[in-house]
Amino acid sequence: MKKIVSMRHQVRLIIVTGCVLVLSVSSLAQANDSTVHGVARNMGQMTFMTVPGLPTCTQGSVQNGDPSKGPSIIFAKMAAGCIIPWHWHTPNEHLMIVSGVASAEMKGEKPVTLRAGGFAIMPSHHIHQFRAIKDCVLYIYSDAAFDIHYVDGQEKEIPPDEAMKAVKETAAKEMK
Ligand SMILES: [Cu+2]
Repeated sequence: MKKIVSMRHQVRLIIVTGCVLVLSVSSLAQANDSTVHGVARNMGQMTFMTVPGLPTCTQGSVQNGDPSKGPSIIFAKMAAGCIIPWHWHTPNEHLMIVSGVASAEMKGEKPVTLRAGGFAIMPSHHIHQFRAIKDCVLYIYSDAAFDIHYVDGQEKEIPPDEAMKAVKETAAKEMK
């Protein structure tokens, strides 16, 4: 009996080790130069810039990957009152609130107030909007190249400038 238990334990260990290997191989495949040596940095070392197509009250700093080509992790800041009106993304978007308070609203559902530690997933093509209630800082993981498509009340795609006008924001034209 003891032998069976320890064998089970061994099998479980092998399975766990196997998963870790698969994870490290896939993360290596996505790694850019900086991640080959590992990365550890604080906010003070990050450079924040406006993101074309997003309102100018939002700034982002890419932490890993290349958002124009594939999966990425972006650290973002949003000023209180900043709103990213109704839109959808091609990638599945995973969002984690580091600090501040924000409101996430999925189309057809009640808005949810998110605080530090809060988490949200916006699946590919799922329409949502996002608003900073207080200054907030968040991580966004996109599992494919990042894009943003704004829509009107009829879910018809509209240009960023038109979407921003409706919520009195200005769309950033460049990274700065
Ligand atoms: Cu979004």
